[in-house]
Formats: sequence, C-alpha cells, structure tokens
Amino acid sequence: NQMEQVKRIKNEITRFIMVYKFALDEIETKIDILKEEFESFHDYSPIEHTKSRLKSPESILKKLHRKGLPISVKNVKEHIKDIAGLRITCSFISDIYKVSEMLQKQSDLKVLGVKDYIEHPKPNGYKSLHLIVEVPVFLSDGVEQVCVEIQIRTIAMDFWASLEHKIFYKYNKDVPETLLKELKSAADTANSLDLKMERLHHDIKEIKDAEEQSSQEDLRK
Ligand code: 0O2
Repeated sequence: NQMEQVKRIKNEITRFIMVYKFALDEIETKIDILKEEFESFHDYSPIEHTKSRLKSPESILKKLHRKGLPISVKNVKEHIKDIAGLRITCSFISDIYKVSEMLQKQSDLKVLGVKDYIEHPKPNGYKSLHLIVEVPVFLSDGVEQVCVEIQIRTIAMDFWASLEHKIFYKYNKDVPETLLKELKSAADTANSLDLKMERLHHDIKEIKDAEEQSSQEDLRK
C-alpha cells in the first residue's frame, strides 16, 4: 500500500545519505590518526584542521542541472563526486603534497582522480589540491564503495576561497569585472605569503637541525 511505499522510499533516501556520512567518518578518522601521530611523535603536524560537509539535496540537483543531466539516482551516483566533501587545511604548501601522498598510499582508498589547482590555478586565482577517492563502507548487509572529494589547501588558500565563494554568491555569480581583478590580485598576495612562510619554515628547520647536530657533537666530546 501507499504508506508502506512512502516508508520504503524514505528509508532508501536516509540510507543513501547515510553511506556518504559514514564515508566521511572513515576519512576523518584517517586524518585524525595522522594528526595525532604527528603531534605526538614529530616536531609539528602538517594538518591544521579539517572540515567536512554533506552536499544538500538542493545543491546536488543544481549541479545535475548545471551538467545538463536528467535527475536520477544513477546520475547522482555517477556524476556528483562531491556529495561527501572533506577539506583539510595545511600549514605549508609542501604539507599539502605530503598529506596527499600519505592518503594516496593507504591501501583501502582508491584514488579516482586528482586535480592540482596549485600547479594549475583556475583563471580566477583559485588554488587547492582535489582528490576524488573511493572508500569502502561496511554495512550490515555488505560493503559499499563510496566517493569522497578531499580538498587540501593552505590557510591562505582557504582564506581566499571562502571569501571568493561568499562574493560569488552575493553577486549571484555575476561578479563585476573590477572585483574579479581585485580577487585575482588578492589570490596572488595569498600565494606570495604562502611562499614566504614556506621559506621561513625551511630556514627555521635548517637552524634547528644545525643546533641539534652541534649539541650531539658536544655530547660526544
Ligand atoms: P560548494 O558550495 O563548495 O559545494 P566536475 O564534477 O569535475 O565536472 P566540479 O565538481 O565543479 O566539476 O569540480 P571542481 O572544479 O573540482 O570543484 C569542486 C569544488 O571545488 C567546488 O564545489 C568548490 O568547493 C571548490 N571550488 C572549485 N572552484 C572554485 C573557485 O573558483 N572558488 C571557490 N571558492 N571554490 C571553488 P561546488 O559544488 O562548486 O561548491
């Protein structure tokens, strides 16, 4: 009957969304483990913080429309790869690649795609490293491979992207030309800051390593 049908559809939707949440939980745990390990056994952690989000049904439908695809569960599963999204903010540019490599090496993750917007920034100045991975989620009746988009960026890249995102939506995606130029220039400033911080980080490490070496030599005397 109709009541049972509604209940069945409701369960299907809940289950559909839940597996993406579980996939995010799995990846977040992986990042937490790396972060805790680094904090306990190394000088510093390359991971500043993480933020996860599930794409809203409205946003999923908008994206299908933007891609010119008819609405169906099959199309959502095949073409919307960022229903589950995790953003990892790193301290330095080199950390982004370190974290990406650590994740790509994990044998239960299948990397479906990598988009390097750091090496190849978007024309507006957007920078970030995007990984599309598939993670197994074990449920009571079997295992499901679930897609997650991981965005890895520095604090400066994240600062720029969140402001750009707000402006983009404030102007209903029709941002005035002058503002676009200013945003591009702000992206360049953010990039110079990242490069400066990376150099400082490198110099500090060299000084520290030299100090450690000389104190070890003193001990041996
Ligand atoms: P939201 O609101 O963050 O969810 P594709 O599926 O490969 O055809 P897609 O998914 O647009 O195309 O791929 P891409 O370029 O990897 O972008 C995915 C996400 O990256 C976006 O999701 C944004 O989160 C972020 N992003 C990409 N370009 C920009 C940009 O120019 N500025 C900012 N601020 N973020 C960007 P959504 O669904 O567009 O948005």
